[in-house]
Amino acid sequence: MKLTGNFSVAALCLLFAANTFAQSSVTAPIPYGAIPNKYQYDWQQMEYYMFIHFGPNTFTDKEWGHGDEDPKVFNPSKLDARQWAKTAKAAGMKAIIITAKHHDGFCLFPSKFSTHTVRESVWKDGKGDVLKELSAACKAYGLKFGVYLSPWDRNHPDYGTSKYNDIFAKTLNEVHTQYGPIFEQWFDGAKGEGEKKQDYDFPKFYEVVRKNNPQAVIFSDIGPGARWMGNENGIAGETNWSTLNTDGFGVGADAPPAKVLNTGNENGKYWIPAEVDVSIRPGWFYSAATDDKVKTLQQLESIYNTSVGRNGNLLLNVPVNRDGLIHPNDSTRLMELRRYLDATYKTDLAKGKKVVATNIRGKSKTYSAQNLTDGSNDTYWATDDLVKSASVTIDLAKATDINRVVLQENILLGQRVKSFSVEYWDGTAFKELDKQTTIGHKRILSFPTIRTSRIRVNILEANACPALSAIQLYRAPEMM
Ligand code: FUL
Repeated sequence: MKLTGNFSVAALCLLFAANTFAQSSVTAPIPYGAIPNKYQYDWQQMEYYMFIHFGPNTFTDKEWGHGDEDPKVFNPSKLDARQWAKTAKAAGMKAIIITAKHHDGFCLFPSKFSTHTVRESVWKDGKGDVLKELSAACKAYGLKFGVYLSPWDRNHPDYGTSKYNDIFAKTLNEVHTQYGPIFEQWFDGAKGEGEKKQDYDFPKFYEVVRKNNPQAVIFSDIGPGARWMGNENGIAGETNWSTLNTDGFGVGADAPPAKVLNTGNENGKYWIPAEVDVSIRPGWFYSAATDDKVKTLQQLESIYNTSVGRNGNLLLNVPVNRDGLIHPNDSTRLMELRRYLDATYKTDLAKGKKVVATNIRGKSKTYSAQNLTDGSNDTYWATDDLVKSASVTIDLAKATDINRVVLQENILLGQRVKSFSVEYWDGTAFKELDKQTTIGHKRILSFPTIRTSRIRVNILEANACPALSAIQLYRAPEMM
């Protein structure tokens, strides 16, 4: 007995050692194609933040000011940037990006390189500085701060001359040295028909940003940090690759077709994820005429699903009004959305549930399918290198009502999945619930409530062995 006992302890030790060796000898999947840099990865985790369009247009009821407006029209007498930041924070947003300079050239800060600024307005006797107030408010509320600057300038006398690029770079430099840290620099590619010709020196502009705020993700139609996703309706492509081919393309008229920006390029050369910019109202700037046209909760939730739920970050514009405040109709709707999203994503019904996979990389615990439901994004399930289609089945143990599935890839290893399907157990067989293409950072599937005890996710095609960090299941409340 004693001998046998000793033997089995030794055998167990050996087995344990062999197993540990087997596990540590299983190498991680090699990243596939272009991958996010550290800043892009952090940026992608932010998912949802606020855009603010504000300037003379707010007072003239225009979308595109001509740059000839009297700067005295700008007089937001009750301006309170803390109210904006408080609203964004309560809405669950992670940052605010403001139009520091829109197409009319008006600067919301007292730029030395322009005579069309807050300094020339009557607001605070020309002593005000919106960027200063907002960057401080963002800090106070734990939000990141970002800036939009339009290269197209309808006011500046040097626009259209060889001097302009230098002036724009200096203006940018003022913003990046005085109001940082800045998490995102937004370059607008828009320009009206028949306007003055100006070739922009983007490499020079990028250098100013990188020198002062290396962490800032640079947005334009084609990145390099993040790309426009091709429309202003909040609808990213059902297929949405975070990779894009930009060689030979430019910003604005030289950008790839909107359809391409909407879906990205499979196997694109650069990691340039999509950002979804959309306004909560019909226009980008505040107008009293749109007070009753604020998007409904249904519309906003749908936008959330077609942006964050389709591998994009959602930049939701909430225009500040003539008083310098966010209108209650907008903030009320933002809070409704927050409450709805909180109620939806409060309880992950898959969390901790048993998962079995048709393949596990090297049979190693490190890549176990259990990682999909462990509530952590740092662990992931992966298959052997040659296995590019595989299934995982989540056993919910009892009949459960669900109407949302959330899937996430480990994007540090690149974007790999090309197509997948989700099935549910109807008591006798698995039935297809949905069949889709890409996943990326996050994919949300929304469908009428089903009751099931098992969910199966089939990775049908992938460019490299799949590496998923999460599968979550939720039951969103019915909308009133
Ligand atoms: C566009 C601009 O022309 C609009 O005015 C707005 O700023 C939108 C976000 O980008 O290109």
